[in-house]
Amino acid sequence: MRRFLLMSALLAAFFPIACGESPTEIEANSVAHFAKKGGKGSSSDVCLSERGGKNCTLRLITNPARFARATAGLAGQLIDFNELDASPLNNTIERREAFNGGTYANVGVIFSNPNGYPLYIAPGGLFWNPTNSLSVGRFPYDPFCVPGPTDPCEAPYQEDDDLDVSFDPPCTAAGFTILDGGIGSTGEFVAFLDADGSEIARTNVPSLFFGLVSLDRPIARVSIEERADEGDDVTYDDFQCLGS
Ligand SMILES: [Ca+2]
Ligand SMILES: [Ca+2]
Ligand SMILES: [Ca+2]
Ligand SMILES: [Ca+2]
Repeated sequence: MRRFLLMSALLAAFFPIACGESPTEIEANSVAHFAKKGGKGSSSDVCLSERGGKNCTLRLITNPARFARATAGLAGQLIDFNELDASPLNNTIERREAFNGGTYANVGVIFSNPNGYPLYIAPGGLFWNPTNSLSVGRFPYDPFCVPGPTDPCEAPYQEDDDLDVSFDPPCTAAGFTILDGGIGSTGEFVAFLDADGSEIARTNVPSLFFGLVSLDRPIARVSIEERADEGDDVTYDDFQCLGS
């Protein structure tokens, strides 16, 4: 269910987030690069940029509980699709209506696939899907297939599950969950962009959750690059845009 989270404290009461000692300067905003440079932080919570050598202004978090703690004072949106009618309860897109990516435009959140593939709401209650979630093309384990001349299943029914999500107004913190797969194959990544389309941060670290807290550059878009033909399809859930 889309919920409006109550602000329990002002930004100033919560930030800045202490980030430990000053890290090595970050030349590329990826956790892998950061680790090589000797930066501080755990594998699930990494400070990518600091202000004044102490206060973390850009934090990538891949643990949902840690992200919840780091954003507990921020109002915003949680879109989990659970209020939508996703019937019938079966594991195929065949004869199913596509999801309108502008369904949540009234709260400034728009979903799209950069290749123009349709989106669907996968019904909660499937063995791999506890609650309604957002799928690109067909569902995981979906038997529906349209064979093409070169692919067993022609696009958009192959597993090229890229997704773009835009936030207007932009958010101080954004996060989402991946089901039944992950980002981590060669060439896959999650990028967080500002309102000018410039990347704030990018990660190719395998995870089932991605969250970014960006104090200096609000997040206007999340762009997920998920590869076709690498034996993995995914769905998405629990999109959060906080502090907008
Ligand atoms: Ca859900
Ligand atoms: Ca898919
Ligand atoms: Ca894939
Ligand atoms: Ca993948």
